[in-house]
Amino acid sequence: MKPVSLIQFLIEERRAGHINTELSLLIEVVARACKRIAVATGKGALGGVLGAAGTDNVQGEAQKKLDVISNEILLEANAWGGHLAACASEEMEDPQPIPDMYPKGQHLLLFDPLDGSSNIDVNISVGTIFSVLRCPDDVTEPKVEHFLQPGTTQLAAGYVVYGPSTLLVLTFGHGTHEFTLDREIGSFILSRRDIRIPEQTGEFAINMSNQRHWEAPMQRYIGELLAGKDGPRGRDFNMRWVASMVADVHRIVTRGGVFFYPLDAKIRDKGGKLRLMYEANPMAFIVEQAGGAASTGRERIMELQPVGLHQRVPVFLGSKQEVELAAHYHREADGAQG
Ligand code: AFP
Repeated sequence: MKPVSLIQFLIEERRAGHINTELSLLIEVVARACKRIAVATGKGALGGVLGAAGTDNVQGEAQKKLDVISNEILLEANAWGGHLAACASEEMEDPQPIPDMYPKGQHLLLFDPLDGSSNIDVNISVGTIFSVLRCPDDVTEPKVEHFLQPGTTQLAAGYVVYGPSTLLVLTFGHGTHEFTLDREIGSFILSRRDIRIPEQTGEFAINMSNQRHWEAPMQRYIGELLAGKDGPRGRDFNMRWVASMVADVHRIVTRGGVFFYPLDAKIRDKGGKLRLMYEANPMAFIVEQAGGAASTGRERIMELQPVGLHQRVPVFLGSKQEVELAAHYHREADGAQG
């Protein structure tokens, strides 16, 4: 079969009526920016990109040089094409308007420019996550409130993994598709169409060091997985934790599994660890489009009404049966309490 490039795929999606020309351009621009991030990431120490930037982001987290570089690459690439009304980044407190000298488009872009940044200096996969919303029709100067749309309204979501290969995984709400960067020709080529996550799995991903801080239903669910053959599940489960959400989710999108970043006593006041707008919503869209499920343990992630640009939420996502069982334990415990 002849290879299908990202550009060809986007043209086909346009012809199928799934996207308009502006959204197609937006994805091309984001993909091009991510190729530049892949190059910067790949240079490592030789490019002077490792280590701390010496600044903190809006979340109060120490920024790495590559966080700052990736954010700048995405902002710069998306400023002038006329496809955006504004963008918002995990690294910046407020939305970034489009400079007055450029035309404006109808889309809002949200991104986590470099997810898993604690892994940069140790040469483990990192990634970029993005989500696309429509700017309300009558709005010319988008403010925070215009970004606060539930995940169900996303027009597109994707992530890029900078690993042994650079991969782009993308959805427009018509399946989830994977593209691999052909480094020799510089193009993303379709490598898997209509990815399906198996409903059942024998593999889970969670940061076990937080176990003692979890809520009782999470303790119960993971306890049963760890008990393996001798426990109520009657079979053994394997565990993986990369600490780059992009890499952990990509493993699930490739061979199944379930990912958790639950609420725990340390992060209860913040509402969770992962960001709804930059991480949870786009990943939920991608996973649901691949036949998986995504929940906070209490609600479907994509149905949450956002209350803040940098809001954090608990995240359970991946193989449907496991997400549903863990959520069932949470609902049961809530019911018993009250
Ligand atoms: P950073 O990109 O801020 O380092 O965070 C990565 C992340 O948000 C997500 O990609 C990981 O799943 C999670 O944090 C890792 O958290 P732990 O530090 O608890 O392992």
